[in-house]
Amino acid sequence: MPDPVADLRQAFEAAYGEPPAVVVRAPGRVNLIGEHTDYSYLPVMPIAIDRALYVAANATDDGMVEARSAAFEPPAQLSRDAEAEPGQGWHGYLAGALQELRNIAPGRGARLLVHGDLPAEGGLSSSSALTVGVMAALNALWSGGLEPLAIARKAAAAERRTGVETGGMDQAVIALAVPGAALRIDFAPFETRPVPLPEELRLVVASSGEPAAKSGEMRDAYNQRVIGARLAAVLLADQIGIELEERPRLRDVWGIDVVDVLVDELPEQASVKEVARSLGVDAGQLARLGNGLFDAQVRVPVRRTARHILSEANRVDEAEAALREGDLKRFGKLLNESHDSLRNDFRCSTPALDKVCAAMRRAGALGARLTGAGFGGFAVAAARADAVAAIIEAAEKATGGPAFEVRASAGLELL
Ligand code: NG1
Repeated sequence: MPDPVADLRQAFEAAYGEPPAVVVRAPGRVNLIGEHTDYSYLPVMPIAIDRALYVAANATDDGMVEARSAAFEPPAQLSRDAEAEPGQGWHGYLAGALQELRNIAPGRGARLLVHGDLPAEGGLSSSSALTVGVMAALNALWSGGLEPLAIARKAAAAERRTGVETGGMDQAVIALAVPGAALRIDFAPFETRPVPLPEELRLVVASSGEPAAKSGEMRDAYNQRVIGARLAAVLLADQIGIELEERPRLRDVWGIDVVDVLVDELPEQASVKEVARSLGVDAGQLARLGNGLFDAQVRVPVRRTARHILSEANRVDEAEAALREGDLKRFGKLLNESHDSLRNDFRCSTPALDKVCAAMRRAGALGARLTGAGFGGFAVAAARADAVAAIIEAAEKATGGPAFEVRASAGLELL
C-alpha cells in the first residue's frame, strides 16, 4: 500500500535537508447537492473525500515562504508581504493565504512541500484544499491559535483575493467534515450538521474530460452568476419590502410565499448599473465584488439564476430528509433534478458533463449531476454497491475518465 505521508516526509527531507515539523492533510470535496447556493447564503451538502493534498512544513526566520509541489508549478518563493492577484496560478492561493495570516508571527518564514492524490484539473476543490492545507500548516508552525472554522473563513477570504467570489462551502467542508457523513452547511447564521450517509449508498465521481480551472472565462462566468444572484436578491427584496441597506441575499427571500411568482417577473438580464438606477441606490454598495473586479455595465442573467438557486435550496432540504430516511431513490431523483436545473436555468453544464451524467444513469446510477462550479470538471453519481463497477466503466467510456468511487472522509487533520 502506498503511504502518502511517509513519501511526503521523505521527499521533504530530500528537498530541504531536514524532516518536516508539521504535516497536514486537507481533503478534496464533492458537493452532493446545493450547487451555486453558498454565495446566496443558502444551504449546501458536500462531503470531504478520501483523496487529499498533504502539506509538510518547517519554520524559518527569514520572513520568506518557499513552496514546492509535484502537483503545482512552478516552485514559489514569496515574502510575507506578498499580495494575491488574479491569474497567478497556485502562487495566488499562497499569497492570499499569507495576506490573511499577516498578523500571525510577523517576520517568520516557512518551507513547504505539497503532495497529493487529488486531481488538480478542477471540480474536486484542489484550490481550496491547497489554501486550507497551507493555512493550517502555517498556523500550526507559527502557533497562530486558529481553530478549523477560523481557518476556513480566512481561506475563503484568501481565495476571494485571487478574483473568485467564492461562497465558502469548499473551505468549510474541508475544515469541518466528519467521516461517513455529508455536512449540511447553512451560512446565515453559520451552522453545520453532519448528515450520516446510508450504509448502502455509494458515490462515484467522473471527470467530464474538460478542466474547470478558475481562470479567465470561467472566473468571469462564475462571477457573473454571483452578481446575477445579488441583483435578483435586491429586486425581490424591494418587491417584498425588505430593507435594501442591508445588501440582501437570496437567503432573505427564500421561502416567502410570493417569491415563486415574483421570480418569474424578474428581468431576464440586467446590469448592476440598471438595477441601481431603477431602485435609486448606489451601484457600489449594491453588488460589489470583494476585489471590485466586476464591470457594473455588464448585463448578467437574473431570472434564471434566481430560479435555479431558490429551487436548489429546496432540494437540499429534501435531499437531507431523503438521506436521513434512507430513501436512496428519492435522493437520486433530486440529483437528477439538480442537474436539469443547472443545465437549463443556471447554464453551467457542458455537453461533456451532460454526457457523462447520462452514461452513469444508463449504467444503473440512482441519479447523477455535475458537482462544483460546472463549466467542466466532475460529475457525481449516487448508486447501490452492485452498480458501481458498471458506472465507472460507462463514465470512463463516455469521456476518457478518470472515474472512481469516493468515500465521505474526515476534514482537515494535523498528522
Ligand atoms: P468549485 O469551483 O467547484 O471548487 C465553486 C465555489 C463554491 C461554490 C461552487 C458552486 C470556489 C473556491 N468555490 O466550487 O464556493 O460556489 O462553485 O456551488 O470558488
